[in-house]
Amino acid sequence: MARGRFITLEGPEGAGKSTHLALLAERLRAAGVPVLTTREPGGTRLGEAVRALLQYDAAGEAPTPTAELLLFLACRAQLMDEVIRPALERGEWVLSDRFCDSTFAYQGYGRGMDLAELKALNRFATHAWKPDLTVLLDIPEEESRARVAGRGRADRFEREQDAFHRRVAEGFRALAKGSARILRIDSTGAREETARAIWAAVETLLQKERDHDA
Ligand code: Z5A
Repeated sequence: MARGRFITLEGPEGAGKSTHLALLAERLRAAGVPVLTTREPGGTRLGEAVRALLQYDAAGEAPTPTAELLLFLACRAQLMDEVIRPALERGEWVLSDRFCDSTFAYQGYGRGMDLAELKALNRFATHAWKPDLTVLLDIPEEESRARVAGRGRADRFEREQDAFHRRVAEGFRALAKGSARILRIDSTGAREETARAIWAAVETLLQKERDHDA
């Protein structure tokens, strides 16, 4: 059986990752593709427990930047070994709400950690498995802030300064510029328009797969 495909959705808060991940999963399933959806941090019992430490300081103190990085990578290692790799090997398509590019954008561009070091650590945590396609949902920082405003208790990242969010958003754009794997899609327009652009890219991947199997 052919290995499944691995697609990640990335972008700043409120860009529409969860919304578009659900729409894409529905569309792929309608096309007869077995799909597994997951998210980071999370997607495993360990990952969901660590998510509370990372977003809401559930241990009673905030992690230092280094501890924060290692906690994200621990979640990723568990998710990769327990969920993503087995699903891909079963021939399923895996859609993840955030993955390695969030580490590069938030810890790299946002916190100022060394990108080459982050890439090496990420390779270690994932056994060098990479997404086949990454969709970067891009929205201006003000729009991102407006979409998440009034959603209830802000998490540790949402409470960061505007300058941090600006660095993260610019970081995502820089990552997309330097990578054929990352497709940047404007997510400010109508939801249907964004969904159409995402589907066009995924359909190309699906067609290639079907041509290969034919
Ligand atoms: N993080 C990190 O630092 N390092 C890492 O390695 C990883 C993560 C993996 C996880 O949060 C936090 O961890 C995150 C980065 C950090 N920081 N923050 N904050 P998360 O992923 O759980 O949280 P999030 O990004 O804040 O999720 P979100 O706000 O739910 O964003 P979303 O999934 O992109 O958006 P959504 O749920 O689809 O909601 C979008 C809203 O906009 C929704 O109300 C829509 O109705 C509305 N809206 C309006 N127009 C549109 C269009 N056109 N399309 C889509 N949605 C639209």
